[in-house]
Amino acid sequence: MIERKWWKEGVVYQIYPRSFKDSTGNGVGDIEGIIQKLDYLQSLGITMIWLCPIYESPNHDNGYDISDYRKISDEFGGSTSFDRLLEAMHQRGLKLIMDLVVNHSSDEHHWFKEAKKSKDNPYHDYYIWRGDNQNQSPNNWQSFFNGSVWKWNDTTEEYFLHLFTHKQPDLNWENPKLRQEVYDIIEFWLDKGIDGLRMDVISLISKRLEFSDVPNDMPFIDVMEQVYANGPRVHEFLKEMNDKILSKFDVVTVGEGPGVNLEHGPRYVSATEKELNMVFHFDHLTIDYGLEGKYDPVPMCFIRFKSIFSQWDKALANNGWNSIFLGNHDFSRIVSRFGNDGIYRLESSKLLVTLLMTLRGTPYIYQGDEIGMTNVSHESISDYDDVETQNAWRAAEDKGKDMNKFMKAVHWQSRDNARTPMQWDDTEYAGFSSAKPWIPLNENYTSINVAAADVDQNSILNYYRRVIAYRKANHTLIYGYFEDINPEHQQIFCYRRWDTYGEFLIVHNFSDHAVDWENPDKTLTFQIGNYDKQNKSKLAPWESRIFCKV
Ligand code: ISL
Repeated sequence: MIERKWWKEGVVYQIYPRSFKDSTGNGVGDIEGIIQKLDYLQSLGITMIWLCPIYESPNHDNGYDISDYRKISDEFGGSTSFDRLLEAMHQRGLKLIMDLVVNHSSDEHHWFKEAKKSKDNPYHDYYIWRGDNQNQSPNNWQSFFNGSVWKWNDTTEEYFLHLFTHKQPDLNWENPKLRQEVYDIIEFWLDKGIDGLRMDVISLISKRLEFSDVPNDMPFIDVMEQVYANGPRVHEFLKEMNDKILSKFDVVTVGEGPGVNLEHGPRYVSATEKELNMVFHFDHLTIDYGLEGKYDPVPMCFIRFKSIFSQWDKALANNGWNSIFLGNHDFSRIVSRFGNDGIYRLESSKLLVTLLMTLRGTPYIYQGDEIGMTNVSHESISDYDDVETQNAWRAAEDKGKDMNKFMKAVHWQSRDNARTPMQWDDTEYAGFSSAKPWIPLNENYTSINVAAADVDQNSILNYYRRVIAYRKANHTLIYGYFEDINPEHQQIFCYRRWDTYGEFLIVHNFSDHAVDWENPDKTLTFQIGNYDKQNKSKLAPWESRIFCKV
């Protein structure tokens, strides 16, 4: 029997604050902007908001490089705005999940400024240092964002480790003092009354201290899984964190888990292990990565896509809980990636939310997906802001790659696809700001925007509202068992959800063509779908239907 919890029964909406709503007219989204949109968010039926980092940061990686963990950045409105947001959310019964980025800090954090001064500085051991020869890196590890993970520090004549950019030195979790600092930071925010934490790359905090070379031909996905993630002490550290601090509050935790696979996943989230409540695994989001990684994309295998959901459901069925998501601020737009953002943008966006709301696990919606926002295709690399995209581009140039082909990969995979400003209306700058936004808008804002969707009964937005409400009202869709009843089908994803309260059948046609299909169980009646009329023996392109025994 699965234990009931508020965070299992809710729906999360993820906000990338920089791109959500600018209230000051400087082209950058801010907290007051979020407050202005709380009525809108509430109208969606979501119950929790996950905010990407809003702390003080030099923004080399848009807030994932924190220079003061206790300070809300002035650019976003500072602590006054934050307190107002938290209060306004709680008044509405909405829960707030904050990002916690403690695998690394910014190199502009005072810990690092001290640490690099000398080997006997009290903060030196807050970071990870190796090697003494400037001409020879300690090993051949490559950063998530290209180039070596090691950067030389002149003053102490050694290298420090950075799995992301050199502006994001990795913290040394082996040091109990550092761990206590992290728990104190968590306590600071939980005492303020926030309701949960999304922990950035938490699977990476325990390093394999031998720092052995990785085989040159090892795909990055395998390096992530076998070398960077799931290190020897990760579960010990998370148990300690839980014991010392998390267990004292009724909060939700979700750990971002690059490299967390089916084998390791259950340990992170098992209710008996007492570490985290959920993880984000990336099995379905790296499904199109080729041998050379994300910018070497290969066609997706639909059978595998389905099996990933089934396998994860099975792995966590008796102990633990899943997070259900198809995209976030690091990946392409879900309709462009998993649907059809051309003639079936409406239908396939609706299909994808039907999928999100009918799988077992807590569903996460990323800002803009509720109006079917799409990828962008800028012609020039200079229109891309993201450090990962920029570094990947430079590395490809250095390797003499075909840059036209690489640009296509950027259009498909760049993280900026998800970071273009939220499209509120069709006025200049899409109602996001009164000034030129920090990152170029997607030009389709004149037709794809909240104002237009709100008044159109057939819109993606109004369908989101219906299907979110339906999910929340049906216990079986939250907690019920899951079974894929046709795993080998090349176009259709069809599964049952059931428990003592009821039974559901959900079917989706993941293709641009009509497909023969009949409801196999006439005791189940049609409830909700993304087409006005249903054909008894066919599913239309990107059609979704929910059936239920009443
Ligand atoms: O973005 C990715 C693929 O291009 C991922 O590999 C991503 O870097 C990884 O999932 C970790 O992401 C998180 O930590 C990063 C930050 O840049 C991301 O925005 C964040 O979600 C470093 O803090």
